[in-house]
Amino acid sequence: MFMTDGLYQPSLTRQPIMSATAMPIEEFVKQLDELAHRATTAFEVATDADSLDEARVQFLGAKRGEFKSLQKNMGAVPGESKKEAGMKLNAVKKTIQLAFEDAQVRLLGGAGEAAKDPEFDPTLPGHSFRVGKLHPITQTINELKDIMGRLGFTPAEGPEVEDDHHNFEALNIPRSHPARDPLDNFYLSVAQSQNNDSTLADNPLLMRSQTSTVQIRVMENTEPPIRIVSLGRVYRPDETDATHYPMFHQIEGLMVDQNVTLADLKTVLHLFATNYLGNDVPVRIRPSFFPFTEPSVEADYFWNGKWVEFGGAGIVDPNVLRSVGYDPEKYSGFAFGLGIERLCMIRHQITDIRYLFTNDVRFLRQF
Ligand code: FA5
Repeated sequence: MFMTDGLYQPSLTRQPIMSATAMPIEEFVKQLDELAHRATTAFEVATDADSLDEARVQFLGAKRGEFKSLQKNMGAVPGESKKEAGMKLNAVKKTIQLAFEDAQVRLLGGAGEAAKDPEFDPTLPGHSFRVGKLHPITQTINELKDIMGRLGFTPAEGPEVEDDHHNFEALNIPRSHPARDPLDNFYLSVAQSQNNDSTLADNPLLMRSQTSTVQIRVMENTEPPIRIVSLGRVYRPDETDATHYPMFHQIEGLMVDQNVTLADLKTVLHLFATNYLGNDVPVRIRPSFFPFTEPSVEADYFWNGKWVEFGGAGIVDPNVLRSVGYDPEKYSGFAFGLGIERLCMIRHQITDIRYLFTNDVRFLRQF
């Protein structure tokens, strides 16, 4: 800047830009401190909702509130102090805001806007939220997995779209066996016709009809000792009635080690039934036939005064052990396969399996 004959002329060298009414940072800070003091005092001494609201408008009002006005002075603070001024401004805003919120809690019980409404009745019940639940079959699966886990059986999984080898061949179910009949299985004809691979003709795909397939998949990839449990969906073109459905769930157990016997199987089934149904649930086994177990048994448990079918079980057939490369002279094992819907129905006294799959929430909500 220089003067010529009393005439003010701006210098042509660059000066820091400062408004005509520049405000030193010290002044700005002083004004902010003073505002913070007056605002917090006003909120502290407010005695009711009205006086609190008056103070809110005076200090925090969006258009003409004192904080808003003071904020405009930021423009007058020199450039090099802007950062410090901005930080101070934010800190003071926070202090005032907190003082207001404290007063709100003190005077309005923390209910905020709603408490100022004369119609608002805090004693009325609130809006209840509908909490979703797991499907009863999923709940049963989780519980069964838990029980078997405590007995040392690790969960294992297998695909629902299976091949002939795992669903039949490796399970010692020969080509001529009626269990392979297309009328008793959901074969995937589309997948076969679209794929000219000749291996598919020998090893067609189908929706697995039993979880015993997982026995093979696990044994193919693991050396004994084995203790696994597999729970999942299986598919059969069964006529639907109160106890049958074309899609249902099974729990498969498999234990392979040295010297495993039917006594081990019975002990595990007894512990399983006792844990699932409570009290001491007697279990019995009856002779039966499955191509992949020898001897094979049907297992029943005694519940509510009668024997109820548990499912199929037995000692793993030596042919099955051989098909996965185990030495049947060295290892033996037991396996069982139970229907999960039937277990769930017994436990909850559900009289028709179809209730589980019609998805009526009035039914499902009860579990
Ligand atoms: C089997 O599926 C054998 N894989 C079980 C097995 C495993 C035997 C390991 C030996 C060793 P089964 O076809 O009996 O067995 O079926 C087992 C259980 O599934 C039955 O006891 C029944 O509870 C249930 N189940 C069978 N068909 C249906 C159906 N259509 N709807 C609902 N549950 C069914």
